[in-house]
Amino acid sequence: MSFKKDFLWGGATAANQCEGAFDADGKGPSVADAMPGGKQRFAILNSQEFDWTIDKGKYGYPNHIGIDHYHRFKEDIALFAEMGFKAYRFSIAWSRIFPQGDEEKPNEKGLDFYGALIDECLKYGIEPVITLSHYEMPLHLAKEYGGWKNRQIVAFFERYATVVLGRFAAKVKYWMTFNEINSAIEFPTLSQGLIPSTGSDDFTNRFQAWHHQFVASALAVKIGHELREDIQIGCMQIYAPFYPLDAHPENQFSSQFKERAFDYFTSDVQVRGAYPTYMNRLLQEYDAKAPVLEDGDLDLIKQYTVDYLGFSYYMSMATDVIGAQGESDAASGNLMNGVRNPFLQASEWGWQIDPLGLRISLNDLWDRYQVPLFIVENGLGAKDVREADGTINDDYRINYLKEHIRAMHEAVLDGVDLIGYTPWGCIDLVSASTGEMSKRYGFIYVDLDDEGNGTLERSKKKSFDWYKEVIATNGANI
Ligand code: BGP
Repeated sequence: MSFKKDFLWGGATAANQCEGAFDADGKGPSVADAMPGGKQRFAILNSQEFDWTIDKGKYGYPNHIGIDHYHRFKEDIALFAEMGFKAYRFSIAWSRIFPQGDEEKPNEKGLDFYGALIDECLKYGIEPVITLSHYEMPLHLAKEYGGWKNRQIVAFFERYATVVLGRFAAKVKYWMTFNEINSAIEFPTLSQGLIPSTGSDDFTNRFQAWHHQFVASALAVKIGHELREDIQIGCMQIYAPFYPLDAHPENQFSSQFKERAFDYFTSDVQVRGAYPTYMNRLLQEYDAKAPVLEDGDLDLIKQYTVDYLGFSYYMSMATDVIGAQGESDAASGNLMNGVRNPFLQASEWGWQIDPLGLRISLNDLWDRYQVPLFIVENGLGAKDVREADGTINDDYRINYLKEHIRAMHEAVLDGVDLIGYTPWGCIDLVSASTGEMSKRYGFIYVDLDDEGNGTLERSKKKSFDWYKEVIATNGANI
């Protein structure tokens, strides 16, 4: 047994990290557009002082230009096709379609852009895989309505989903609703358009926002299936196994709790179609009030569960609540904190590299849900060096991906139903957590530095040909 015949090998990007053209052709500002780049970014991601102002005098905004995918997508997709991509995961910027979010009529120019992008993929036989909301929503909805904690956003999202699914479902089979929906536990701003609060309502707001996103996700599934019977609409979350650092029962329990809170809560609702029985315990732990539900919400959530589970996998975490290692050993993820695992190497940003953890994750998710799994992000962020002869010898990236593909293969042999693999940032783009270019993931190098200098010229890294061979052999030659 091996990877399926029609396995979706490809790559993934997100609108706000690669398109640039942040105010072109009628696009409105999004939450992501208000996020500066550089050192300020990480602090601001979870700041209670954040005020949504785009202050160009004070901060840089590398994602306003991105890698100019908006104007160069044909060149980029031709390169993806050369690698043999079967799928390209990208997101639609909601604010290109509804610039403010609450207007009645969509911006046709925004729809035209995504229509052209989809057609370009189809021209090469590349299956588009579309995220409806990847760490952004129209800024107006965050500023004026308070983001996803406000029930009105559900109707605005429903209108947006109706328009884009209505326009593109005939051509596009694979969709997902909210990128890394569970990340709001750490960073609600990008994820839910919420400014974290100092008050006791902080987590109440996040759970309320999640509830609205669950209803919105169910509505998208409903709309999609009414349009096309075989449509596949998934959820999308970060998954990272939490290992107890030792056999101490407190650490065992802490790992179990963190996995429920972080890894399983949102997918339990979206895949199983009901709030988990541990929900009250979760609310208690986060000192949050139960979300306010409207009549019919729970029925919708129950009836319109997702068709597959999409997830990102970068690292595993270790927990040590009894503090055997002390705080100085804390390892930081982009969205989670844990302690350093002495058995693992970490990336320059402290993300602990763990291919076997991917096999564990795939098996755990499959055991729990029995729905098709789709790895929609994975990869190694690194600072690449372009040699004098122009080559980029990213063997470290090849090694990382190779080990993870081996682990995927083992999981398939374990019996897991895995439908695809779209490594993150298949072409270099702006990092979500640092807002910079220098943390690169791509098979394709983009000549652009953190200060915005460069020609934007694309060139192939060593990993380009390697991945091409992986796809050509359906994962046999890695
Ligand atoms: C995920 C996000 C992506 C992407 C990736 C890599 O959390 O869904 O948008 O950016 O992580 O993270 P970073 O860019 O911070 O290295």
